[in-house]
Amino acid sequence: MTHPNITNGWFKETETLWPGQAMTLQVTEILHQEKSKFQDVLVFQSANHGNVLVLDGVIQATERDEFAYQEMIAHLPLNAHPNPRKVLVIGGGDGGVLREIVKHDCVEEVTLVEIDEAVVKAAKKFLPAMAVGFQHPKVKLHIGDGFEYLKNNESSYDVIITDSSDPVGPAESLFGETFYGLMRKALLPEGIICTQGECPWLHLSIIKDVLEHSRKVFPVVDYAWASVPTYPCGMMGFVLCCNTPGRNMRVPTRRFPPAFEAGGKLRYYNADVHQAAFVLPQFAKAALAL
Ligand code: SPM
Repeated sequence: MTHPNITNGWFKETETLWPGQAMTLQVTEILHQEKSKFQDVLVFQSANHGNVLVLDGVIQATERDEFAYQEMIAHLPLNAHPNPRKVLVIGGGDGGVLREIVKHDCVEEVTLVEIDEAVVKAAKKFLPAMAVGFQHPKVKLHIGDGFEYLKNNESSYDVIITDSSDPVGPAESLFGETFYGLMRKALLPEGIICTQGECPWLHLSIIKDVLEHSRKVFPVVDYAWASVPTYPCGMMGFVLCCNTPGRNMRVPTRRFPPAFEAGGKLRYYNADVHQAAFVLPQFAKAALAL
C-alpha cells in the first residue's frame, strides 16, 4: 500500500491550516487506506507512537497520546455538570471519547453520531484501545449527520461533546453559529457543551469567531486547553458553553474518587488539571477576551 502523505517510510502532515510546518512520524506499516464517501481514511503503525488514525492527511489520534485529548474533551464538561445522565457525542468515530464518558457511573445513556462509518470500522479493527468505548452497554451508535440529528432531538441531553476534525472538509459546518444554536436547543436545563477548540498558537481568529458566536447563543462561554504532542504546536483547545447563567465551569462540580484518579484509570485528567486547563498564556487570554 502507498499513501500520498507517506514518503521513504515517513508520514508528513501538511495542511493549509498550519502553513510552513509539518509533524512527521516514522511509519512501520500502512494498515488501512480508503477513500470513504466523506474523506481519506488512513491508519498506519508507527515506530514509536503506536497505531495512528489520519483523516484527509491530518492526524486524529495516536495510541501514544490520544488519552490526553479524549480525557479532557470528556471529563471537563462531565465534571462541570452536577448530574450528567444523558450524553451526546457528535463525531468521535474512533470511540475514545465514549471510553472516557462511561467512566462516569451517573451517565445512563450515551449516543454517538458519526457521519462516516468507515472511521468506526477502521477504529474497531486497528485501534481497539479506543474502540472499546463502543462495547459498553450504555452506548448507542448512530451513523448520520450531527446537524440533522440535533434538529430532531431538542431538549434531550445534559452534555453534548463535539469531537470533530478541523474546519475543512466534512467538519467545517460544526464550527458555525447555526450548529451552536442547534446544540443549545438540544440541551436540557443546566446543559453543557464541549467542542474541539483548535490551537491558540495557530488559529486565534477561528477561535475568536467560535467564541463570538457561542456568546450570542449561550450565557456562559469558556476556553480550556491540553497538551497533545502530536497535534500541531502540541496544544489543543476546547470550547465549553453552559446553559446556566453564572455557572463556573472552571471548578469541577463533581470529582472522581481520589483512588480512581490515582489508580491508573486516568492518565491526563485530574481535578487540579481541570482547573489549570482554563489558565491561558497572556497572548491567548488577551486575544480571546477571557
Ligand atoms: N477522538 C479523536 C478525534 C480527534 N478530533 C480532533 C482532531 C483535531 C486534529 N487536528 C488538530 C489541529 C489542531 N489545531
